[in-house]
Amino acid sequence: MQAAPTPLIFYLLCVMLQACSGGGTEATNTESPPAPSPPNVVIIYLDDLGYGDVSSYGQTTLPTPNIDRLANGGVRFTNAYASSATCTPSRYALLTGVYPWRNAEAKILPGTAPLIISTEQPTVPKLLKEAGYRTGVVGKWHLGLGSGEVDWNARVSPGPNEVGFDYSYIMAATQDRVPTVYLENGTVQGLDPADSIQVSYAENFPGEPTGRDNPELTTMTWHHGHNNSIVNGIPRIGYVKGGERANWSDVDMADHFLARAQAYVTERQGEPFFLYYALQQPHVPRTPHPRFVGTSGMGPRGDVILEADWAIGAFVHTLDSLGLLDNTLIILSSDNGPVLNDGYNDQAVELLGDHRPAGPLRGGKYSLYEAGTRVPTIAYWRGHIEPGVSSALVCQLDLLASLAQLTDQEVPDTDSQPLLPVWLGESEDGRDHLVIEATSRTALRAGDYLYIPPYPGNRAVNQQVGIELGNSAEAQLYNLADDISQTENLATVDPERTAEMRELYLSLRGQANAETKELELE
Ligand code: NG6
Ligand code: CA
Repeated sequence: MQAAPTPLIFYLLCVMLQACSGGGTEATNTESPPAPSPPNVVIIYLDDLGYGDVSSYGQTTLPTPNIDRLANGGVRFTNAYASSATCTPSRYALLTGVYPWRNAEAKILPGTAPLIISTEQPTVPKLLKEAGYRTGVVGKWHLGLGSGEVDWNARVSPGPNEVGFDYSYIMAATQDRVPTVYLENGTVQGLDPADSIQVSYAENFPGEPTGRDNPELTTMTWHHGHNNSIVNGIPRIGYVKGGERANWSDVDMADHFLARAQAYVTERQGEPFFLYYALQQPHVPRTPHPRFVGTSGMGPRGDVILEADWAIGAFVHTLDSLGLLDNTLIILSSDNGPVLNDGYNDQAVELLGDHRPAGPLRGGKYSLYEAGTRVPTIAYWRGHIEPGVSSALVCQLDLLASLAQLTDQEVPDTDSQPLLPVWLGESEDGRDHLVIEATSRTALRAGDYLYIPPYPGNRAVNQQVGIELGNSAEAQLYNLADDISQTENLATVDPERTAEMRELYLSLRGQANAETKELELE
């Protein structure tokens, strides 16, 4: 059956027609239709949001109406993956289109780590810049800054502005890691020159209190890790001295980033823009603004998910009120799966009730099981994307090549696959296979199957966070179409398929995995 021209085909036809007619901004024929321009692109990226944390993904315990509006008005993906079960590697892959296990530095980074994206590498913002976009990042970075010892009192470089963003307003690493300051275009905001800031991950500065030694100074207690410097009553990872005036306010962070994201799109309207809006929720420490405290009945973790949902609604409302929603492709996703106790005593476990952050999936953050990397993923473009559900296999890794297609550019030679029609809901022809990663271990998804190689000597469960990591001394094979919860290991039942999957896995990944050790989480 011949389908009506899809929005993508229509858009590309317009581009071609315009090229043939010698069109462009210099065209003088006032009769011709306005030049088609590719849409603005916004990536809304959450931190540790699980497959089951969003109500449009089937749960009834925590209402996320604003994310649901995007999900129900766009494509809701059920087989979409982050590249990794932790943050830095996923963000690295999202921006570069390169599998994180190709880069030994793509691990959970301390706040003092150097930038792990080479300034020579293709990136999503560089690519869009080539196509005439203004490019900005607001929120969590966690890809390293500088190239060695960083002086936080001077401009910090290289950073986002050196890998393609012409505007950046970021936190360096995570909300639980120092430095607890915002950087705008590489400069720490609000710093008092008379109170310089020093950061170390090696040792404390003499006389400075820590969570370990001074629990009386904390308002949130640590469970594992998170017992170094105390900022705003919250013990963090890493040590800091000075820079008091520059410290962020944790409870205002969501409002702060939202205001920056809104200002970014307001100021850039009229020219094509790309915004990478990387929210900090529901990563620890979970610090909802007072107006969200208690709203979920699940304690801070539920409250900050409602806060994030609200912020997303407010941001989308801004796009709408600027008349930009019909001309903006929004991709919403999460950097890795959910975790309840990630190092602070914040009652995430105790107050969970019937809520299942991973939905039907097994595992969670740090895990090779599905909940580690299969994340809520939505593509929304009002008037251009038909609402629907897609079970195509896609990965955040594919955004680079897919956005190259969107902007009619050559697809860079990376691990990224050009799947624009899939992102736009026009095709279910996604990836054949995908290597997923979790704290240096990898596994292979191919078709409906997931193959996890043997990881002898690696612990099966991280007891501190209470998550199964996916490790076993034996190979594992799951049929995800029949058994989404990965209850039955088919490796011995179906040795032929297991051998085939192993072969493909080794051809993609090499033997290197045999050497890898699970990252110690303290
Ligand atoms: C772990 C932290 C955890 C979180 C994670 C990074 C400890 C014990 N745990 O090392 O709290 O910060 O790193 O999360 O320190 S991520 O989402 O940025 O990858
Ligand atoms: Ca994360």
